[in-house]
Amino acid sequence: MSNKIALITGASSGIGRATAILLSKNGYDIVATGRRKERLEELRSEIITNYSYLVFDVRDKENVQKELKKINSLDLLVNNAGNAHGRASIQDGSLDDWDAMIDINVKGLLYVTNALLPKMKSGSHIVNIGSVAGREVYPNGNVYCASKHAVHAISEAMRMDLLERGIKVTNIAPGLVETEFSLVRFKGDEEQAKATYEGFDALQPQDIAETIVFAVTRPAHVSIADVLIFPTAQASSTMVKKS
Ligand code: NDP
Ligand code: 8X3
Repeated sequence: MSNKIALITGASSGIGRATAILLSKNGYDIVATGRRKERLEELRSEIITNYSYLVFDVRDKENVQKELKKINSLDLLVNNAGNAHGRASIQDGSLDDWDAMIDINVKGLLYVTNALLPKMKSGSHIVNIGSVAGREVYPNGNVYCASKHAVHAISEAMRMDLLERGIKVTNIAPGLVETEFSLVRFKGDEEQAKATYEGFDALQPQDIAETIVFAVTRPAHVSIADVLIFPTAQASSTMVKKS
């Protein structure tokens, strides 16, 4: 019997990369996607099952369709690509940052899902990576929080619309995970990025990968709908116990 096939967006870094590696260890063939080709090429050495990658920007509607035409069938889609861009008040926010977050985190997820759903049969699974920022809003988080609230709403809507087709939908909402997320958010400012994870044990990409693997390896009659996962030192977006 051939392996199940998983496509993971944003597999060039952080949560997506760890998820691709762990899914491979659990017997999935892997299709990794992202913009940084060299990172996706480097990932090949970590994958023990069949591996391929597709390089595209999830914002580019036509290219998303064109690249994903190369996929014949799919058992698992992990919609993970996304980032925060900037952390500013609504009055000081940048229009370009707002475009990036809505276009990548929300519209990109929709473009990828739209292109792949025709290739997914009953018994397949979609995992959307939301965030605690999709459950609550925090100061200066405005548009990032809005984009993740949208992911949460889209996950709920997908679960309803895909019920007929027997496709499971899981929304995973992590708190603080130590990845390149803060480096992107703070536009390459390493000091600021590092400070985000200082003084407590942040979640690691592996923790989220394990949660995803748990969700997708349940028996056919079990659907893990929604998971909120924090580091033990975190109780909400604004409450983190630091030493
Ligand atoms: P990283 O910055 O480490 O990874 C982000 C990934 O998204 C990269 O692989 C990047 O690939 C990809 N990506 C970003 N923009 C685009 C784009 N325009 N087109 C295609 N791919 C893109 O961050 P994380 O691993 O932390 O983030 C993964 C997901 O987890 C995101 O949706 C994030 O919002 C969510 N999340 C993160 C949390 C955290 O604290 N880290 C907490 C809660 C949720 P490339 O640059 O090669 O295109
Ligand atoms: C990422 C976690 O708290 O920076 O979604 O929004 S947070």
